[in-house]
Amino acid sequence: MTPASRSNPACSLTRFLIEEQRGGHIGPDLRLLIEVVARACKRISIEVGKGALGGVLGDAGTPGSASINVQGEAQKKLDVIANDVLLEANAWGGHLAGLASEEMDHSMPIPDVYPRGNYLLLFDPLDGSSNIDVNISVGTIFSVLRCPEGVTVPEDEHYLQPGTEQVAAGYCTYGPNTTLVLTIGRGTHAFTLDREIGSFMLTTRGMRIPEETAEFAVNMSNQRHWEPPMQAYVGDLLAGTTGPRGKDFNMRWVASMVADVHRILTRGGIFSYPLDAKCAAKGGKLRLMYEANPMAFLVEQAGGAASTGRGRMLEVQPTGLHQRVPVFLGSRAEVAHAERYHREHDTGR
Ligand code: P6P
Repeated sequence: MTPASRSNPACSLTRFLIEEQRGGHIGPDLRLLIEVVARACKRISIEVGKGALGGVLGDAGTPGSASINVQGEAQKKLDVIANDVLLEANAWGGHLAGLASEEMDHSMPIPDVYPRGNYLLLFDPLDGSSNIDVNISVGTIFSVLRCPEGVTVPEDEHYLQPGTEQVAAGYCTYGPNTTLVLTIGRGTHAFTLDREIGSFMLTTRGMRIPEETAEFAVNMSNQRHWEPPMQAYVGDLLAGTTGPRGKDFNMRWVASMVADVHRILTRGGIFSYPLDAKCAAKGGKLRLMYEANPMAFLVEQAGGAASTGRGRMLEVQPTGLHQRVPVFLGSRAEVAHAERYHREHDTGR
């Protein structure tokens, strides 16, 4: 990775995208789409940054009647605000045919009062929002697909494309700084928001995940609910030098996927949200279309790997807009270890 420095002045996201377009790697509509999403993320960053001063903390809805989303989760006020910001920003630009959100039951075609483009945008407007009230990093995750040829009014079924079909993906993490991490299929790059000039500036061109790691991220409180392969895998991580892995491991769990994945893109590691007895009936905890697939694209473009534990994440054929999957992603050699445990300890699933 080549961090920006005095001798290598950072370029803005706009310049980066114009140079990618000049090189024939993206078209003007995809460049505009990414710029619009980045501008929406700046707006969300401002709202998140207000905290208690902005009157935006806590649950949406009214006292005694929480607002529940399609996931069956209580919405935070900022979930709704972030969703509205992304909807408004993307409605009029003419670059999208439609969009889908974690916070909306169904996808939404661009209103016919505006021109429609050739892309589909999927997003989790504010992932990890349960952390907002305790001032822990949260983020926006997005994925871009092509609208199928000949489809002018896209419906849910048109979004059900495997992750290999993504043309761009990214997230914006709202933490000590606001950083947009993006791939258009030519590496994974980080852009940090310079609040004085209001621009995202390229701060790392070509993020690379180390092949090996000694750090894992999982919610250990679910251990008794895991399948045998996961029990065996994590058991050997915890055994450290006294077990078959022969080295000690550290653990981190932020419970904000964007924060955990950003750490892994920055210094390596493996992130896992496996099947467990609580979420197995739904197929997992995390959502395929706007969490696992965009993160998998970013991670693979940074030299890492992303898996369901039993196969490559990006090759999963979606069956539903809000489909959930088990997730293992990060340092390539460690993801391979997790997959090996699933092969060797599978109970004939
Ligand atoms: P748990 C946040 O709600 C989220 O969707 C991801 O960002 C995060 O990795 C996971 O769920 C945390 O789940 O069960 O540890 O609260």
